Amino acid sequence: MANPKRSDHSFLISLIVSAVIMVSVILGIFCFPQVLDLLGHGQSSEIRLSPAEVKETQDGLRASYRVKWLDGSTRIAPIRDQVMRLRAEAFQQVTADSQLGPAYLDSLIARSATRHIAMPPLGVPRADTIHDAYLKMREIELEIVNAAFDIYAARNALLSHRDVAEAVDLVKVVPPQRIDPGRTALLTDARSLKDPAMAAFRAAIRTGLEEVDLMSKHAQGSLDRLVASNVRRGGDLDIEGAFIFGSASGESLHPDDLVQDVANQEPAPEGLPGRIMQGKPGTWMYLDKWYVLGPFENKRRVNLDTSFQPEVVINLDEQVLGKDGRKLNWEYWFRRKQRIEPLWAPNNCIYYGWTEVHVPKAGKYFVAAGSDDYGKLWINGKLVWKSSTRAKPFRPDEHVAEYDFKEGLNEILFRCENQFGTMGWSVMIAPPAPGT
Ligand SMILES: [Ca+2]
Repeated sequence: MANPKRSDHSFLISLIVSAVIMVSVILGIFCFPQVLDLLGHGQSSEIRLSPAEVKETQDGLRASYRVKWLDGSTRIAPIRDQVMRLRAEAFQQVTADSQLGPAYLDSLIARSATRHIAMPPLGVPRADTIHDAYLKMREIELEIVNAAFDIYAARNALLSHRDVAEAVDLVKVVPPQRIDPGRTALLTDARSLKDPAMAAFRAAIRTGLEEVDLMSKHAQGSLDRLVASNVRRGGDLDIEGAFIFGSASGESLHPDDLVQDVANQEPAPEGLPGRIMQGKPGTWMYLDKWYVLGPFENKRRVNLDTSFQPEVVINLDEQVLGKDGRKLNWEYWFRRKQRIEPLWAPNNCIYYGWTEVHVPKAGKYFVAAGSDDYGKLWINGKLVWKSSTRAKPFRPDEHVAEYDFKEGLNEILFRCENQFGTMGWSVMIAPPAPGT
């Protein structure tokens, strides 16, 4: 006959052991995300959990990361508040400016608001689930981005006393692109460690961790740039006029070369140079005029996905801090070759190139892009391509796809990393196939 007292004792011990294992797994995963790999990978055959235990593990992780992500919001909220103070200060300066004044500020605020990025819909109640905690952080990030937009617009106005439309429209916003970890993936209970829902859950936690970390860095970076650029250089550079229509000396468009090449019907092997799309289908045009900003720091490739200033706001008149504390200004580059190569390409650095291409009518156009090494391409503010992150040689047709363009000018932003050795990127555009 079993000894009831002994049985109780064993039960208690096994309960304590289970609890200790569960807490260790959760703490282990919380402190060392790589432990997540144990869930759902080969080694996991060692771990056998009942569906209830799987749920318990997931719930533990959800609770831990919800707190961690809410902590992220708590950390960046003061940054948001500082950005808001800078915004109030810039607005105050516009109001006090004898040539601008309160009515000007009202229209500037109204026009700026039309360019703001929409907030993501938050769950109800707010920040109740782990996914809401992620969205809460994202919401604060976007408040910072939108406030930064207002500040740059106000500073444009103060600097150049342009009309409201110009002051606002000169600010180009490319919002930081985030990958939402996904409410479904985060909130679905897996039945076992082998359940695909567990793999999706794991991936979602990882994505959320990465994005929350990037949002923290981005918030601080935005504030630093706003503070650093607070003392503006004087002068009123007519960026828009110089850029779209070429410099006064007629250097930037080279229409003769374009006409001659088209007339020959023999485009150079690397395509025709230009920024105005007017070729025949199948004729590639490489973008030959760029504004370039860099190099930014990427030691040990830690900034591989850090959003530097051009991913938030393109302000060609702004000076920012780059690698080794250098003061960087956008430089206008005209290159008679397909590949845009910085003359100074140190190891572990990042450059940005920004330009506009003119197309005669809206529709799909072919785009070919290549980079040495890691490249990212935005068209009209939308991230459309990321290359592989391995170090690789330049190939102009590394990526070829069709993208929508609007009639007239379209913005192109390229980000290129150099891991070591040479670097460079190219963007080529070809008209759509006939009949499309
Ligand atoms: Ca390289």
